[in-house]
Amino acid sequence: MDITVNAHVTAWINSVAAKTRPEGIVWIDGSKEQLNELRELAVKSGCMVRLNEEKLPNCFLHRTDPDDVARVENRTFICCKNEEDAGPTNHWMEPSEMYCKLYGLLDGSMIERTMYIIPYSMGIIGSPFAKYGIEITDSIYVVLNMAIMTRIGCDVLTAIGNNEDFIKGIHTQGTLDKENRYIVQFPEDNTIISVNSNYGGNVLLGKKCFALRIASNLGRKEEWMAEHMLILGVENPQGEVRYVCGAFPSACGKTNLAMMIPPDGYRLKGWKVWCVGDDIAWIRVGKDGRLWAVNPEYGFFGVAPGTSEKSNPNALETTREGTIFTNVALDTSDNTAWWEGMTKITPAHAIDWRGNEWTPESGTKAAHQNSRFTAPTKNCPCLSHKFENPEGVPISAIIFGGRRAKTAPLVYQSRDWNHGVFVGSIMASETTAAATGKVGIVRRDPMAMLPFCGYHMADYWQHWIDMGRKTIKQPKIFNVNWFRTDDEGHFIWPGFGDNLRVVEWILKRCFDEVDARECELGFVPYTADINLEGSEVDEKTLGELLEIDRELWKKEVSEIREYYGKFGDRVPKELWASLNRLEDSLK
Ligand code: GTP
Ligand code: SPV
Ligand code: MN
Repeated sequence: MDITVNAHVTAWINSVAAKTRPEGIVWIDGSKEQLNELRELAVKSGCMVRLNEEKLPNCFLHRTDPDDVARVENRTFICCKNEEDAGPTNHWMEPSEMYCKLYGLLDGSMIERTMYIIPYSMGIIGSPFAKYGIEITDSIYVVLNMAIMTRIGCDVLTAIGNNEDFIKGIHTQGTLDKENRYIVQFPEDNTIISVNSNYGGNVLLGKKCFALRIASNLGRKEEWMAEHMLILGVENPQGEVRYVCGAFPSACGKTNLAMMIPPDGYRLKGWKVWCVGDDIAWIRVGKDGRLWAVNPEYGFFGVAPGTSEKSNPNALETTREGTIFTNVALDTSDNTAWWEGMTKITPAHAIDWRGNEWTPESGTKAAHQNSRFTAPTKNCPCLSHKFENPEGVPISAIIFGGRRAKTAPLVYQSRDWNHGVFVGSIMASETTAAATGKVGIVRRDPMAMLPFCGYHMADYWQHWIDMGRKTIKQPKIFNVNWFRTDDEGHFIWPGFGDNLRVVEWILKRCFDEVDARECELGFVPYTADINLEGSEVDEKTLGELLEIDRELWKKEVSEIREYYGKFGDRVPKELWASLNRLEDSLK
């Protein structure tokens, strides 16, 4: 049954159905009844396990194929006409060649399967900033996750009307053959095709594929920015709420910062933290000339391991209802979800993420390191009242950050917007389990967008510089590093809620409320200006955290020079100027 008269939509769906040959077609209308039926079907078919209905109402566990547990960057492509436009950081293939390959894989891929059609919106349906997509998939898991992560259903079709202005997404689990797994963006056709995976960022096409890779292209054309950023509101005891965006690479602390609990001393004084978003920000110049950010998502796809009552009670609370857990362990004593770092006491017996019997003696991890929860934003105890504001929130600060054991200090501020773009462009971080490949290798990850920028990285830097020119009161740009380690490899900074101590300084800098010391990198705090009261850190340690190792930075500069060289003459001259200045200051 068709539920739209949009001829563009029906023609496209018919052509995909003709190729994939599903047994039936089901439109996702967004109704509770339909989603409930699909949940039942998912449980019956073994795709999901229903968890303890009292402790975790409407929550489910899903286990993926053990070879399909993370994003696959080496199989992710940007297919635009000219290879140069994809740039040296993206995999590329000529579009017609790629279509040919993918159509081959799609051929008959849905035989004996149901084809689901999910109309979804990134952003508030009907708001001027919303963008619409339709994802065709043969996975109930995708349907049920998209129903949490995005706004879905008939209202989206109404908003699309008779336009062709929607992002086409085709997903098939195929055979899950990892040698033939492809996550492909065609930015010139507003099309995404994903085959042979059934895991998170590879298949929930609204997220990284659309809201970052395709949207970064749209933003460049339409003068806005699609960023891999959390959005956080910080309320001070005077009741003023100031907003920051933070770009950290995957599994480097966005969700945790977005939901942090202020340290006791702060809470007692009246500090509050409001979460607007934990992963993606769409940023525009507002009527007042400032930058305003919205979170286009409707749910959180968060890292499970390490999430505990102590580290992130807000996230834990968010997962207590209507949540899908992927690749966590099943605590068989009460049929609940469990993962390493969740509780002090380890369950005596569990079913691990592969579906095998597990005990603490097994010597393996019960939950996969990149196991995740998909939870509705509305469950979040600290969700911002501005979450549903169509205009979003005005941004005072932008924070870049990554995992660096040594080089990057706890925090520093850029000299101005263009220098801030430089700071973002030279970001580097240790790789994590969020993507397949080696973990712990330092790599450049500009603006945390390395796997997500849908066009030439240097053109993207230029876009940042151009956006700064279009903005009247630019946010101040900072870099943070919560992950500096001592010689034994222990984190020196306590992190989590204590990060508010740094964010307080950052926001004060944005409103000219605190002085700073100029250094080679920009500005760093005077140690006395970071409130350490009630923390386990003393001023001497803070001093060390803020130290800049000139020898390491000299090496860094020569690496950056080599890195920029990869992008040829597309690197904005403003960035070269910042690099030269940094080099001179280290002489
Ligand atoms: P994605 O969802 O992949 O984009 O990850 P994310 O950036 O949202 O990271 P998340 O907040 O889920 O944190 C990832 C890991 O980093 C978890 O294991 C956290 O426990 C850990 N982590 C987060 N914040 C901090 C921090 O301030 N200090 C330390 N030491 N670890 C942190
Ligand atoms: C990330 O890797 O940045 C994630 C998880 O948020 S995924 O959606 O799989 O990309
Ligand atoms: Mn996250």
